[in-house]
Formats: sequence, structure tokens, C-alpha cells
Amino acid sequence: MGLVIYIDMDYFFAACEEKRHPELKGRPLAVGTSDSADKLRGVVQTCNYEARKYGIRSGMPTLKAFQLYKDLQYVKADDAYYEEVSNAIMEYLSSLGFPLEKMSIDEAAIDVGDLGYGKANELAERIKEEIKQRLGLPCTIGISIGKVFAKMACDKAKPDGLLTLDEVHLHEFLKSTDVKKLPGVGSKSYEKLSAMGVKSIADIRNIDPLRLVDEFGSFGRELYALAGGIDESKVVSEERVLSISRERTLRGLEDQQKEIDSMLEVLSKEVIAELNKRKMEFGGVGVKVRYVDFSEKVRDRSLSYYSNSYDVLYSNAVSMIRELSRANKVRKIGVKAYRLGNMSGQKKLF
Ligand code: TTP
Ligand code: MG
Ligand code: MG
Repeated sequence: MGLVIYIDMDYFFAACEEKRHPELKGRPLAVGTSDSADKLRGVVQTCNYEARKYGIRSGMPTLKAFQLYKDLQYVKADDAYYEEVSNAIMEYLSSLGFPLEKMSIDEAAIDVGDLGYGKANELAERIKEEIKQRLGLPCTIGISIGKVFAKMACDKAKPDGLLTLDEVHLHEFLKSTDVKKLPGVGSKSYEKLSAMGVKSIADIRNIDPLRLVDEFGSFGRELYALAGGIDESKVVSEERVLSISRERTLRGLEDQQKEIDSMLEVLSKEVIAELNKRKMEFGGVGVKVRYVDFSEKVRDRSLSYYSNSYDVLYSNAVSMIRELSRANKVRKIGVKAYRLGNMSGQKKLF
């Protein structure tokens, strides 16, 4: 199953304001629904972490927030601006080339497939760094086997954190985390579960699953699965990740290696031309070889960076294809660029 990297921006609206008005930084700041002149009538939409130290929270009447901290700095929300920043974040994330699901204005999940925990962690560090560099904003990232656990890891690591819940840590996490932290468990279901003797998420496993379904319907089934460390929530991306490939049959010349190398040059140039036309870059290179007995082999390689360079495509493809074509007689070869990202988007936005 594919790993999920879950990104949520820290104190998003307030962080956007700190970015364009750095003088607001370092002291408690709230962003609310009403005009500054009339601020006490509205509610706090979010606040920076300095304000949270005083107990100020999203959804709280602004009046109450000022009672908690009288020198609170206040800004009225500017939705169009946050939308624009959000779009820039999403465009950067989708340029990584993995399936992406935007979960809200300030959060997204990406499915990194079988990248593995180590590489996913490195990628997450790079994402944090890039978002900070390009946009001047902090975020927190959670990594796990599904969206629910990845989001919970993200919540736990806030602010400016990174937490991976792999199989080993997940077990401990489920035993030590209050069931009310599970997304979807509101105050009503929390009361019900408490009455059944459930404290931690793992405790749900002590209840008969039939009873859970009786009490909670299909959510009961999900609760039981999650409590057992099974998270089947998948990233649903809006657009499928494309790859661009070209293949061609060899003429069967005397010197096979030479023919393969020169055909690979042609194919790589065609792929690059197609990428350029679409203003895209790639983060992975694949090759395919069909032998004279019609059996096939493929190889692919994820790069640690994105590129639109012919040399990068060709050099990776040639090394993989040499390995595949050494022993057997080859009939056809193919080359593919995958994990595509949108270049114009990045250039335009940052
Ligand atoms: P959140 O991600 O829930 O909160 P946050 O980014 O402000 O803080 P953090 O993630 O570090 O805990 O929400 C994203 C934005 O959505 C938030 O900046 C403002 C807006 N929002 C509201 O307008 N009303 C609300 O009740 C909440 C929770 C958020
Ligand atoms: Mg947030
Ligand atoms: Mg959020």
C-alpha cells in the first residue's frame, strides 16, 4: 500500500498575514471575521502560536480572545489572498508528480506509493524546506500508511514538525492516544465510546465489532479497523499522473549496442520535445526492452530532483537499458519520463 504524506500549514491565515506584515510577528495575533473597527462582534478564525499560549483558539468570539489577552493584534481575514497562497502551495505540491488530494485550503495529502519510509521522510523534509523558502510559511507534515493516520501524525507534530508513524510506532501511538483525537469522533461518539470503557484508540479493539456497527453504522467498522492499525483511506487525486513514453522496433543491425544507443537518443529527444511542448518536467525515468522471443523487461528510477534535461533523461535511460540488453537479443526498446510536474506553474508562481 502507498504511503501518504500529509501537509497542513501552521496557523495558516495568521502566518500569511505575518508574511506580508512582518511587524506583526513575535506577538499574539488573531485573524477574524469582522472589520477591525467592529472586531469585537466577530469570531477568531485562527491565531498564531503566541496567541495560543493565552488560550485563544479558532472559533472563539473575538471579544473573549481580547479578554484572554488585551494587547492582541487583530487583522480582518482576506480570503482572496489566502486562496492565492493556497493555490501556490498546491501547485508546488502537485509539481512533485505524485497523486495529490487537496483536503482544505491549507492541507493536502500526497500518495508517494512504494517510496518507503526513509525516502518519504527525506521528501517531507524537502517539502518543508521548499515551502519555507519559496513562500515564507511554516507547515507540519505527517507520514503514515493512510490519510487518517498521516493526518493524526501531522496534528501531533504541530507546529513546524514532521512525524512518521511507521508500523512500529503506529502500535504505540494507538495505545497511547485518546480516542477523541480520531478524526470523525465528535463529542457524541466520544461519550458513547467512553461509556463502553474506551480510552485509547487501541481500546476499541476490546469491543465486539458487531456492537460497534450497531452503535455507529459503517463508521463503527472503520473505527474497528483503525484501532487495529488498518487505515484504508486513500488519496484521491483530481488528475492522473501522466507519463510520456516513446518506443520503437530495432532494425537488427550487426552492432546491437550501437543501434540501441542511437535509437535511445532519438526516443529521448522525442520525449523531451513532448515535455517541452507541455511545459513539464520529470522526476523519474523508465525503460522497456522487448526481446526477440517477445518477453519484456522494464526498469525505472526515481530521481531526487526534477528536470527537463535531455542529458538527464538519456544518461539514466542508457545505463538501465545497457543492463537489460547485455545478454539477449533485443527487438524493441522504449523510454519513459514519469512523475511529471508542471514547470510553467513553478516558474510563474515562485
Ligand atoms: P487549520 O489548519 O485547522 O488551522 P491553522 O492552520 O490556523 O492552525 P494549525 O494548522 O497550525 O493548527 O485551518 C486552516 C485555516 O482555516 C485557518 O488558518 C483559518 C481557517 N479556519 C477558520 O476560518 N475557522 C475555523 O474554525 C478553523 C479551524 C480554521
Ligand atoms: Mg493548518
Ligand atoms: Mg488545516
